[in-house]
Formats: sequence, C-alpha cells, structure tokens
Amino acid sequence: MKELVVLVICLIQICVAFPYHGYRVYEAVAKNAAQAQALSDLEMSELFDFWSPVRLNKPTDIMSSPEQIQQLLDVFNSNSIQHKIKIDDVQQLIDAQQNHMGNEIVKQSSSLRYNLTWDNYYRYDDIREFAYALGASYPELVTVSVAGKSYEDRDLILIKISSGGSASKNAIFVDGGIHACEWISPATVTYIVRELVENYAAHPQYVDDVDWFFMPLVNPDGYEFAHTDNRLWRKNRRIHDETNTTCVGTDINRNFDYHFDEGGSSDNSCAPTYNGGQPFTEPESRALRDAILTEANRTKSYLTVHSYGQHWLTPWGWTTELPADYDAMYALASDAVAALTAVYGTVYDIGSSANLLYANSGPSDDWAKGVAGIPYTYTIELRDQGPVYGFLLPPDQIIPSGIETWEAFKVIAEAVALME
Ligand code: 0X9
Ligand code: ZN
Repeated sequence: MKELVVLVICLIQICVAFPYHGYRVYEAVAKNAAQAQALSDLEMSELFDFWSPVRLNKPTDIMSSPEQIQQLLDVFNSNSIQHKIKIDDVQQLIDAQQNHMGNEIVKQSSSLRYNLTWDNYYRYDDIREFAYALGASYPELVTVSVAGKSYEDRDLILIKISSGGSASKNAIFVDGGIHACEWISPATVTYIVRELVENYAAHPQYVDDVDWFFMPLVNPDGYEFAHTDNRLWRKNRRIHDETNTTCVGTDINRNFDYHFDEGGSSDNSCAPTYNGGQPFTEPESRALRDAILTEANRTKSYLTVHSYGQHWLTPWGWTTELPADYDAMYALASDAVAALTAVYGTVYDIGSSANLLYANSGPSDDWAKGVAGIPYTYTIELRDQGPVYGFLLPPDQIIPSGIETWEAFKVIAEAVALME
C-alpha cells in the first residue's frame, strides 16, 4: 500500500514537473511564398506550438511534442524548408532554470524588506510584497492600490509613483505579465519600479517631472500556473465552461474592445490566442482598462511589456496601415531604443505590430491608443531574439534586461515630461 502511494505521488510529480520532456523547438526559415504558406497552414492546424510568427526570410520557432517530431520534419522536408534544432529538450532547459532558483540569492542590503533580488524569477506573493514594502518605506513617493481581482481572486496590484505637485502632471502607464510565460516582463517592470523609487535621489527628475502608474503583473493566475504546472502557459485561467475544463483561459491581449476579433485572434477556447468570445470578458482586462482610463487624460505614454523578440512595437495589430502620428511614435521609439542598445549592444527593431510581427486584434496597446487616446503607446518585446532561449530566458539576464530597459524608459520619461 505504501509503495502504491509513493508510486501515485511520483506519477503525479512526473506529470506536473516534466510536461515538456522530449519536446523540441525547431527554427525554420521560409525562403519563398510557398514555404511560408506551408508553415502558416501548419500553424493554423494548431498541432504545433508556434513560439514566433511566420515571416519570409525570418526564423520561426516551432515546438513539437516528441510524438509529432516526425510529422513536423515531414512538412519541412516535403517543402524543402531550411530548419535546425534550437532547443533539443525543452524540459531540460526548464529544469536547469529551476535548479538555479534553488541557489542562494544575493541580498542587496541587510535592511531588505522584500524578497525580490532580480537574480531569479519570483512568485506573485513576492511581487505583491515588494509593492507594499515600497509603499510602506517610501510613503511620500509610492501609493499601492488594488485595481481589481483576478479570476482566481488574486489582487491586481497597481503602484503609483509620484512626488506630488500638480495632479495634472503628465503620466506614463506601464504594465507587465499580461502573458503568463513571459517571466522577464514582470521581472523587468519591477526592476524599473525599484530604480525609480530606491534610486530616486540619484535622478529625481524622472519622478518629479512625471507621474508613473505600474501594473507589474496583470495576469497573476496564469503566472502562478506557469510556475506550478505549465511553464509555457500564456492565457489567464478562467474556466469558460464547467463541463470542459481542459480548454481554460483567455488571451488577455486579444480581449480589448478595439477592432476586436479582426484577425490573429481565435474563437476557439482551446487556442492560446482565444479572445474570450466578446471584448472585456476577463476581470484582468477590465481592471487594466479601468486603471488606464482613470488617468487617460494625462497619460502620454502606455508601455506594455512582453517577451520575446527584441521588438519595440507601435499599433496597429489589426491593420498594416499606420497610425496618423506614426512618424512621431517612431522617432521617440528610435531614441529610446538607441539608449537601450548603447548599454550592451542589444538590438531591437521598431515598427508597427502588423508589419513587423503578424496580424492580431484586441491587444491592450491598440485599445490604449484607439480608445483611451494615449498617443505614445508601445508593446515592448524584451529579450531575447529567440536564437537561444525565447520565453525561457535565464534569470541571469534579468538585471541586464532591467538596466538596458531603464535607459529606454528614461528617454520616454524625458519626452513625456515636455509634452503639451
Ligand atoms: O501577440 C501578442 O499578443 C504580442 N506578442 S507576444 O509574443 N508577447 O504574445 C504582440 C502584441 C502586439 N501589439 C499589437 N498587435 N498591437
Ligand atoms: Zn506577450
């Protein structure tokens, strides 16, 4: 009986802890329209997990279960598509990072009031604790509030950073963690929060001249699920249908009400880009919408932080046409990217989402520009470019990502401070 219990526990652990054992990521490059069509057809089949979009002469990362590898290779070979193995065993990479998470963390100072140290990926409770610890230690700069509740009833934390003065000061709104598996996003966003607050004295102008609003983890339920069950989970965790608990969750970045469901978003609740069926079905997207709207009149820039790809994206996703003020958006983006690249040489490309990435509709940035009327609205796809890790970015890149992204944010803040 005892052996049976141990066996059952082991089986459960294998099931939970090794879901990507033998999964492989291939990098494929479509060199002509026929090859791109073959890859797009494969993506539409939803048999494989496409980590990056199909684009001509650009690498596309495709993950396959061990059982389907031959099928994928058959498609590559029958269409003469150039390909190579990028990640031989996804689970091995996940495990390597979890081992790292067991390491002793480097404490920055003896008076540390929170766990975050940015040399590891932290859980929701730690991020929440960090926000409240800053609020308690720096009440003259930081106000923490709850913007709403997630589907699983977690507080959606909103951090306001302001040194007071005019209530109509220009503002910047930043969010992170819309997509559960993009762990570098909340890690980088909290790094920037820390820099603004704890290093205020070194550069007070970045707080004195603008007010900041941060929602560092929009999708805490998905984020926790990515930590406990499925490292590559993307959506939130809402159960749509009690009789179908295998197809759970909505892509929060397809659930906003601006050109909703006009391409690149799925009506199938099993799909990773499920749009929820209607706009604003999700408590997380409603809370983000309401938080943005509260300050929209004075918010000049909305920065929604994702990964991966190293892209600095402008709207729109639903059309390849560009916003009327695209040139101004592009100019500010290139100044921000130049400052980022100057630190370590990390290259970002700049362009509209539909032109640079792929068609998609219902994301938060399109809504923030199209409905909330925020002029400088960007999706920032952080490290890496995909050749190595993708969503599985090692934690030793958190601080470099924070340092270089902070340089870009400084440029945005300097520009926002001067805007009419
Ligand atoms: O597809 C997305 O939601 C974003 N990429 S990600 O790999 N992080 O999932 C891109 C959204 C870009 N924004 C617009 N299309 N407006
Ligand atoms: Zn994302």
